[in-house]
Amino acid sequence: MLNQEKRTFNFDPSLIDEEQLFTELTAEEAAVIEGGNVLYLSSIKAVRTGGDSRGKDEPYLLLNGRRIWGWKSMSQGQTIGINQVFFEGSGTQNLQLWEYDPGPNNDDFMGSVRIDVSRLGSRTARFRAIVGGRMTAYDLKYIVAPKVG
Ligand SMILES: [Ca+2]
Ligand SMILES: [Ca+2]
Repeated sequence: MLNQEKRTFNFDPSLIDEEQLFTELTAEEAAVIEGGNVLYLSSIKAVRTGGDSRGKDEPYLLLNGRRIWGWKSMSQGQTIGINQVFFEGSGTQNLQLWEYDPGPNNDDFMGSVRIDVSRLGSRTARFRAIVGGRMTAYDLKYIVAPKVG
């Protein structure tokens, strides 16, 4: 189920090594996974801005069509920590990146990725798009971890 509000889970991302991919699971770990996983978004980096023709980008994220983060004003090269769990469950989820502009229907699409919340590990989702002739690039770091407790 989707969670728009911040919730507390018995999950400490600092315990997970960035490169760890959880390829080998113990029986106990596998049992935990049957209870579902959590999708934790670590940070987003504006590798290349360009969604806004006048200044900084104002990116925001939709999870399965619902806004879960942002917008936040971002400069090129800037990284913003998110550090929040937004989903628990499993299966493939759709994540879209948009750029906010004032006025109705003016926002710009900056790409989408599909995240399989059945696959444990720490990964980077790469959003790439062309907005008004400008290339945009955003990298989103996320962790899929077993839900505990
Ligand atoms: Ca824009
Ligand atoms: Ca904008």
